[in-house]
Amino acid sequence: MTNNELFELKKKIIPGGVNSPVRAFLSVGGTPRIIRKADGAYMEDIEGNSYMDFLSSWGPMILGHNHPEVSRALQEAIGRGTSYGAPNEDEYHLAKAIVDALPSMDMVRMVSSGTEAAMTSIRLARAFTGKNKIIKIHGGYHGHADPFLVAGGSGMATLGYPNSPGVTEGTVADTLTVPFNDIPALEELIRHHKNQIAAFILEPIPGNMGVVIPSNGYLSQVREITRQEEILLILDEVITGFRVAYEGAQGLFGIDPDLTVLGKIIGGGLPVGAVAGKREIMEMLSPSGKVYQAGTLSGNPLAMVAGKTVLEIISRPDFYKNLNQMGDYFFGGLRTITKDLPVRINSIGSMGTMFFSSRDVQNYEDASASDAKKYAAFFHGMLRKGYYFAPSAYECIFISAAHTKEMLEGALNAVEDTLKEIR
Ligand code: KE4
Repeated sequence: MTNNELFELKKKIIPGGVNSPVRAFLSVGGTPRIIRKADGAYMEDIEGNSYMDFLSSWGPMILGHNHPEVSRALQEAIGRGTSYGAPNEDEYHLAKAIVDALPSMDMVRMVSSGTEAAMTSIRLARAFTGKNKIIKIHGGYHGHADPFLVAGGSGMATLGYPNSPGVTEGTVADTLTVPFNDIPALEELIRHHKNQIAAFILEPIPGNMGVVIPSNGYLSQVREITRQEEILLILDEVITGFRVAYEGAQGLFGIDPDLTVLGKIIGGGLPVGAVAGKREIMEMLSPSGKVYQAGTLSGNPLAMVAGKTVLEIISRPDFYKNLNQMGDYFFGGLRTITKDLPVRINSIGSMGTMFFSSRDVQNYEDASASDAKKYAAFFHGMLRKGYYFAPSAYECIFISAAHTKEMLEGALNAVEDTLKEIR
């Protein structure tokens, strides 16, 4: 059966043929590739076509695919069963690695997705502060829980509708949005809703409008304002956690959030999310406190082993130095290739985005003005040459530890050829 034949069958019993919308290639067109296996820096589809992977499963695969130490640890763990529904030892080891990595964290609760972690973080913030409203960034994405689908980023932005059917007016009323990198707008919003705001949740380095870099001092001003106004600061580090540094973006920028949302890398490719933060807030979570939250597969033994093993590997000396060197090489190469073109490259370490735009991209409005059609042509031009980028103009390019300089050199040559083809 060909890729397209199987995809047609999938569409009959799985909405859109996918289990997550952005995989459906809707914004770039064409038929998604059905991947059968992945190893190192490569993925292979069911027709045997191989692709160098710049998607990294949307972030988790910082070591590349099928890392031998991770696979060995998982194979050993499978022999001890896959789920107990009871406390296990590895959830302690992963929790310990996380709280030791980030000084802002006293405690952590594991869940099975970034969405669950983000929605738990605002429930906690509302319980702790006794206030109802939350602020999110226009174009920020924190998963698909109702309160966040009011000016979606990521998949929402890609699919182009401003919010989702099924989100109630009540939810919309309690969620306020503000542009990224805009302190006056934040101050105005807080003035307007004085003493009603429980939390401000934001990606410290947005990845869901494409990568946008916080302007100088923005994050520390956000921290200062939220502290003064007794608004909890929640950093959504589902992408940036353990990606931009072992200490996350909060470590890189010296920010002390009240809560942090984690996911992706901490699961090593298995389903894991986590909410972490100050003891006085976290202990409000059931059963130590009254804020209910639960999950059948939270802290799943296999996911804990995968996450623990990945964190051990990336905590080794020079891991980020080497990874970021490759990131600098690749994104630097992109800048050189595109210097005379209407293209902007935003990047930090091993994550970045290539915007087809003649203006700098510093927020969602800038990002959404970029040429998504041109991006779609670029995406397919690269796919045909065996390079798999995000099937959306509003996502990240990820470099993994499996990418070598030779691989990236080849990819840069392919970019140069593709840009000539689509000019
Ligand atoms: P999940 O529920 O998809 O595990 O995590 C939601 C989430 C929360 N916060 C941030 C900053 C995120 O980026 C995400 C999920 N990211 C998207 C793409 N950037 C996942 C891809 C998808 O939706 O299939």
